[in-house]
Amino acid sequence: MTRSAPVRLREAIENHELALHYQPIVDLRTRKPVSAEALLRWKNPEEHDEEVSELSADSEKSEAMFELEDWTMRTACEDAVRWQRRFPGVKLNLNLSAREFQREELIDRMAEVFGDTGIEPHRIHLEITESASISDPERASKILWELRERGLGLWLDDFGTGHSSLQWLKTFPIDGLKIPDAFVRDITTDPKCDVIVGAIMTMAHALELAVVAEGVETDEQLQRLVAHGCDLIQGFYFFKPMPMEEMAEILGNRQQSGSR
Ligand code: G
Ligand code: MN
Repeated sequence: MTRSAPVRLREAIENHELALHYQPIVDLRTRKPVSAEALLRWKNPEEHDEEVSELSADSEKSEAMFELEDWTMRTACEDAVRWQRRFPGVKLNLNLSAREFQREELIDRMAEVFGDTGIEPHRIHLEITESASISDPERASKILWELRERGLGLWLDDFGTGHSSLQWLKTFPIDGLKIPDAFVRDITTDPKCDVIVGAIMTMAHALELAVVAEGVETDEQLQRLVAHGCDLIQGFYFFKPMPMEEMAEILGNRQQSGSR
């Protein structure tokens, strides 16, 4: 019989089957990474390095999910402190799920992780999805302002694919947007995507928000994004997600050179 998702998840944490990989975000003006997003990987011994999303969807409400989220936040902050000692300018992009966002103890828990790891909150960009505010916008607003006061950067992930996106920009203290790969993927083949991306860029720049285009794979996509004024790029065109050691090596090389 197969074991339940929470049991498998706990085993995975205990057996060190989970790993965080990091995918750099590159500033086109310097061609250097300015941040790296922590992405969870499940190293299934039988299969390959697999994404954990399937497992996490199963155990949506379980305590084990909270343990996983705690592990992820703590590990990412520990890793970031290590690379930021050598590369202080390279921030950590940390995903916060809508479920995590609802947790009563979110702020206390984050403060504890920051205290234990020694990470400086202004070296973190929190990536939040639009759905985080649905159930209780007032509470969401309070938490976001509190996080902002503590110095964290707040970015909207997958902008334009959730709910009430523009309301977010009007109401909440947002520093940046991520344009989802769903728009970037078809930017050279679907004129609608090109218009949508252009409109997001124009609006974001007028609001003085940072904008990252996600999932950039080809030079043609990059050229369209450049034409729209996009300067922060994440995607296989530059880097795939990679273990932290590999990333540190790349950051070291980029200190000297600047080329792709
Ligand atoms: O939306 P979110 O930031 O959580 O998505 C990140 C996911 O997208 C990761 O799983 C990562 O491996 C994947 N990804 C990142 N860059 C690219 C890319 O250029 N192409 C494709 N197909 N997937 C990508
Ligand atoms: Mn993300």
